[in-house]
Amino acid sequence: MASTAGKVIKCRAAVAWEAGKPLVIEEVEVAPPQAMEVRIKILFTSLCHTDVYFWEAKGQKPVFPRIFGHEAGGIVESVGEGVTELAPGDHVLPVFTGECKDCAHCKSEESNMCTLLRINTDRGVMIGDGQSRFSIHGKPIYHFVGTSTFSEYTVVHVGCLAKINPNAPLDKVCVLSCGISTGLGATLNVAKPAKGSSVAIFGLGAVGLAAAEGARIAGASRIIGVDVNPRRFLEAKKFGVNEFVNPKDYQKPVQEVLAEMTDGGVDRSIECTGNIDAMISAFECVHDGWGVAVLVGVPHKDAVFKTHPMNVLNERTLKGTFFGNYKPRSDIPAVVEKYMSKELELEKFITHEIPFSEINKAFEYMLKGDSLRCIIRMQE
Ligand code: CXF
Ligand code: ZN
Repeated sequence: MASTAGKVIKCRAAVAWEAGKPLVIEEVEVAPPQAMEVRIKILFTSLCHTDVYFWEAKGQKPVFPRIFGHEAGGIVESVGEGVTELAPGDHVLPVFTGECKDCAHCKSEESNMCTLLRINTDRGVMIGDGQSRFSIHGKPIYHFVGTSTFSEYTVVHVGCLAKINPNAPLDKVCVLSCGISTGLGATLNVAKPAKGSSVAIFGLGAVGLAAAEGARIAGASRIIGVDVNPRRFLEAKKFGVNEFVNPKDYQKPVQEVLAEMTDGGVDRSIECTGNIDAMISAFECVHDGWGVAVLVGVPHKDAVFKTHPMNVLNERTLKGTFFGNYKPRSDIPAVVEKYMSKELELEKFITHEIPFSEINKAFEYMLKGDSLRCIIRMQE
């Protein structure tokens, strides 16, 4: 056991004191892990849109002060009571949704929506005892999605940690904690395009490009990127996107444009914007008889999906996915191996790298739409 085991650790963390205000690097106290919890040293973390969204807290329940961050790679420092499968020194990726291995979802081969550890963005405390493990002079600082990786040390439920190959570079594979696995899994686990097939990707941000990477790996021959920002296409080519459609260039609905381009519709489509009209287009652009559309983007809370039932009766399938249908503990280690064997490329997602002290820059890059993933180095 590390000499710090069982003790409070003082370390640096980026605290969001208020919605939308720059994070402040503070010295925080991190309590030891309790039953079924693990304290980890974060080496690298990266920024995902969800951090920005809940930091802005526009229409979201504001939970502050809070430590954001949910894409990261770290090393186990100490484990709490009842943790048998992880030990100090193990390399792990924290995941915002968990796998208890005991609930009906975890026991089902078809689901990754664990009842116990499913994401709850309003909760700022650990599920075990309803307390926070972070404090400053005894005042609690709240957690975010059970991960809070914008801290040199954090405490995570064992069910939200994927134990990975210790040879995997954490400054690359940390992006597999959320966005990249989500897009990749949407294609490989849910859309499952056949070799030589056509795939339309709506939204060419990091998640959409990860979906494209999945289509490239699956051997799709036409990967059609759909985005209202023409700047995205140049970058998308690196991810196998070989055709581009900007809906703004046409008078007619984009589903009609795609149907004309593909002799009746694409074989698969993956929606990664969360825009409700894009979702409807993504569904209606798939070929009748066999087309499958997969929704990934998170819509506005009042959004309603409207389509004529004939579109379904004509044998189009609509699916949705959460975290690319990956079970965090059972499946993510193998995704890391896909990177290790060079089947999956991660470097092209990493557009920026900064030291922890400059973490606010990562928010600026993302808000300007300049970055895909910005890696934050915790050790300077
Ligand atoms: C998202 C997935 C959908 C709900 C909010 C969080 N994942 C991580 O960024
Ligand atoms: Zn995320």
